[in-house]
Amino acid sequence: MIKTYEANDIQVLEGLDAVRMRPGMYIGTTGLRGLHHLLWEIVDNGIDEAANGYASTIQVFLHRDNSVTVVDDGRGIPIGIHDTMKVPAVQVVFTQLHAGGKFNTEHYNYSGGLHGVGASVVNALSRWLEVEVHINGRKYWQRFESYEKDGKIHAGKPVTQLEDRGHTDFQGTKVTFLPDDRIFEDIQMRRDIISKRLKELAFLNKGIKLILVDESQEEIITNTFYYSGGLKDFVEYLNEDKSPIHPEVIYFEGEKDGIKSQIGIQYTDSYTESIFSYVNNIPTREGGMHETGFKTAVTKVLNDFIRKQNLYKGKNGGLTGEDFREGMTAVLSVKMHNVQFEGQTKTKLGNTEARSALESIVSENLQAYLEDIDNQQTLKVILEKAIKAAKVREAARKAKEITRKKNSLEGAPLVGKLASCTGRNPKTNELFLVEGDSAGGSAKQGRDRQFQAILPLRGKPLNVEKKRLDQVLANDEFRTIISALGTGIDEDFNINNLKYDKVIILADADQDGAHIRAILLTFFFRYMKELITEGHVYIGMAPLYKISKGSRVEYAYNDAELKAKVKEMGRGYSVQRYKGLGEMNPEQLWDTTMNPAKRSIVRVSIEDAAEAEKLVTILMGDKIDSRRQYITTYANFNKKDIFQEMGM
Ligand code: TTJ
Repeated sequence: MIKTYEANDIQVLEGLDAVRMRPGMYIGTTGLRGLHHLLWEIVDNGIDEAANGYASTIQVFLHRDNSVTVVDDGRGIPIGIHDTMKVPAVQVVFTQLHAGGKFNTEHYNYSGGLHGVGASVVNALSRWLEVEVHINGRKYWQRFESYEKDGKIHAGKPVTQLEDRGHTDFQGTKVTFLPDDRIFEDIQMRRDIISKRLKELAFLNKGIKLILVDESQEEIITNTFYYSGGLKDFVEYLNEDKSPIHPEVIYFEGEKDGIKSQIGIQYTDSYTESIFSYVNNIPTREGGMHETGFKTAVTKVLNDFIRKQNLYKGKNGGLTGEDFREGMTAVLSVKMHNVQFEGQTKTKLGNTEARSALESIVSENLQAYLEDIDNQQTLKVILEKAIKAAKVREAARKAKEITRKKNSLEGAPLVGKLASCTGRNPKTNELFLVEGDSAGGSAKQGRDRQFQAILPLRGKPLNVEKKRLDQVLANDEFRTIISALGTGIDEDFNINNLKYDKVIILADADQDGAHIRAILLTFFFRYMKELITEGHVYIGMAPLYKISKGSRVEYAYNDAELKAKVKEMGRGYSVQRYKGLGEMNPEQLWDTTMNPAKRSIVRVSIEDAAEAEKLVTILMGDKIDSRRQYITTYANFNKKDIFQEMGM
């Protein structure tokens, strides 16, 4: 029953060779992202099989030789002879680029039987790949290899025919491959990246069990992800460190025009919205049509209700969408065909049919939810929160107007503590936000006043997480920062007015310092996000130790450096541990921390909005325990690490 495959070789191999010539076109990069993309292509096939109800468990194994295995317990890739290719279908799956050749890094094989899309790309970019299909009580096996011979590329070539290897009691598909080190910079997959994604997939696909077995290290580590509640569990997880204001996650699902949608919502006492959306299990970080439809429906249905019940009479009509999303944590998951991605990072859903589908699914379900007697208590707290948000928004608008007028009238008094620089070039000027008056004093004396401005911060700044914009604006410390930067804030923020290229936070290397840094970052994150995304915010790194021997003086920024320097100096040295920036005199501060030629500063970036939001919440929120745990973990931190950890 297994026929020859030579007839198809030429055409097939041409296709796969192209993948090796331009891997970027198929998997984006040949760095870590692209490497893991290989795994996701294979895992997706198992997820599809499970989403269609034919498989329940998907296992991923990381082996010592850097090869990876994916196993599902589905129906098994068909092994019958393919009509036109005249070889077993499973061989076609691994050697034939998807028809149309339009395959790219986006997944569009949403559960509809398009199995195997992308599997051939994985094969082409692997040194070798083996597939084992367990079907009808028998086990079938085939191996593929990529090699170069006489200067020619042979990508993903079958080196055996599909072999019958005897009896099996298992049903499913097992694929093992070794990423090709001639293609990828690094072929070692990372457990943390994989478990994060598998966890996400388990949330998005309720009832599917995803297991990661890392056999690559001394100790075998197994993680199992399974959520019977799906999106409900996802929302609960996102709210773990927040304080929900109603007990149950609100959950809707529905299908319209072939678009399947699931929505989970829960409000917390926080003042920000966190909406996470997905299309075919792919995160849509830039949002798009599904989010728009969702937001429109929520605003409209809740506003209608408020109007009919006469619950609030605002000045200009109803509440805004933002009022209804204050404190909202929501996850949307949409499954559909012919997905169009748009936006700067191609993570924005462009299909307009998704907007109308979500709008009608959410409207209908939310309307029914409102009418259900069991939901009245939840409804009450949600509407009260939205109405309060509207009132505060009005108050904040007034407060902002006052601030603006005040600023334009008085201007200078607000920036009284600021020691500005003499140079007037915003492209080279720097603003140091310094913890404490004494360090601030040293910084003022030690700086290069041509381009360095100093703003000392007294005590701990106001914790912005728990405050609204009007309260933030009423705080002198923050008003001073806002006026110094010149950009305005929130909706009024304009990066073109920024007076400094670098805003450098200088705080002590202790818990209070960490707290101050986190508060300042939260403030920028919430109200001046572009300042971070455009790369203007930095963390200054002051040394922890001074090592001297005779007239020779060295500084160490962490314990490892201290060890190394001490060793290098030999006998007769003395070590001083700085307890804070305030212990440094002006020259020392300039030498170690401020002089651009010598200092090391870390740029703050927002890597992953989800994790950043979560960590900011941990650090700032009122769940004291998780915050203490977090800060204690990093009590003796290396600053570089803490901010990478924070995703910032
Ligand atoms: C196709 O239609 C007939 C029944 O089997 C369907 C199928 O392809 N099932 C399938 C494919 N289950 N699992 C896979 C699969 C699993 C892995 C891990 C990797 C790949 C490439 C496919």
